Amino acid sequence: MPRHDDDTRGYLISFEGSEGSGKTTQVSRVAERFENAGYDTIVTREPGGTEIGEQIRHILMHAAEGENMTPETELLLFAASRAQLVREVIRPALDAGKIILCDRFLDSTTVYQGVGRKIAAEPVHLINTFAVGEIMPDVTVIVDIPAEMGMARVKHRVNDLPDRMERENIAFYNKVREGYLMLAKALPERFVVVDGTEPRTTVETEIWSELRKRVI
Ligand code: T5A
Repeated sequence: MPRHDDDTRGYLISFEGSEGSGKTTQVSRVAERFENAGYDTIVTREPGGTEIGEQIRHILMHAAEGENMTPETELLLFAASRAQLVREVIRPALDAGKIILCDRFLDSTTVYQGVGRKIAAEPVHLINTFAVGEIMPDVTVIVDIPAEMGMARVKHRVNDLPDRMERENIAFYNKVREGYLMLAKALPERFVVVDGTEPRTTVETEIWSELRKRVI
């Protein structure tokens, strides 16, 4: 993908992958790389990233009331968090020429609610499009690992109970992984797939080398 033409506008780079793939680790390492290279960089996440979004995240992932949530409600809540994040944080930062690293974005909805929860592609696409408006990631990095390995990493986290989204069976996360790889195949100009089974520093080097080609 070429760098975009407007050199006053920033870049939105999203990171995707299934549970425990190492996205959050890589977001913070890549942010440091951009900052060291002199770029004004912000890190945000989904669901969350705004006060409203963090409240929505609590309902989606931790609140007891979330236990009976329907897939449709789940889809709309993820979209509501994103609609707020785009308008409150991402769009102003892009207008200010910043690099925005987002830990998950709309592809999570396509894959988790669409492929995982089996909501039809058309409403998922419509709601995603409504939530983001004209804002799409310039680059999306998929950190790809087998679902079993990701879940094992998450399980080994100390003092951390699984949240509502981490309690699915392995078949669900396998579908999530396949969904991401299908997206990457369909849209190779936006997606970069890196092997998340490699050591952290190898993954970081690979991502940085791709982002240098596509962004800076
Ligand atoms: N969701 C989200 C939807 O269903 N629809 C949506 O639209 C959106 C936006 C979000 C949940 O919501 C769902 C998806 C999720 O289920 P979250 O807390 O943001 O939940 O969870 P995750 O994004 O899955 O984050 P995790 O923290 O679980 O995983 P990460 O960020 O991929 O992994 P990370 O970096 O925290 O690493 C996990 C562990 O592995 C180690 C780390 O040190 C850490 O201990 N690690 C490595 N170990 C070995 N080798 C490497 N290369 C490693 N990289 C990291």
